[in-house]
Amino acid sequence: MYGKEIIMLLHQGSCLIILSIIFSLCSLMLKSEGANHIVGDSSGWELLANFTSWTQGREFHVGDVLVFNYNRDQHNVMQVNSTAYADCGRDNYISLFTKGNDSIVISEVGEHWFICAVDDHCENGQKLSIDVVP
Ligand SMILES: [Cu+2]
Repeated sequence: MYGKEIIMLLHQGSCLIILSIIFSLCSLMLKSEGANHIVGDSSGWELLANFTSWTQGREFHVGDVLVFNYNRDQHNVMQVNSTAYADCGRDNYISLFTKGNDSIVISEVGEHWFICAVDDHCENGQKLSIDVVP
């Protein structure tokens, strides 16, 4: 009598464990998919866009993708450090993107800085700073 009930309980328990494993795998998969952020929305990575206001109300997570759309003959995307972001320095950049449709996967938490290195675009406000949370 007891043995049968214990086997039933064990069976139900293992079903629950399997279900919870499936659920956590699914949520991990959903999490790693990440959101796409179209920088500047429909305006794109342009001179007259306001990227500070574009970042407001947005959350950036590791695994998200920043999409920079721009005319490659007029702009580029340079990932820089905070100093270069502040003074539009172009000498020691982290990465340079020039395709005109650049998808950059965010792989680290913390602040990330991007400028346009063409002419005086950065000085004129074509720069983006984001704070990435886990
Ligand atoms: Cu530019």
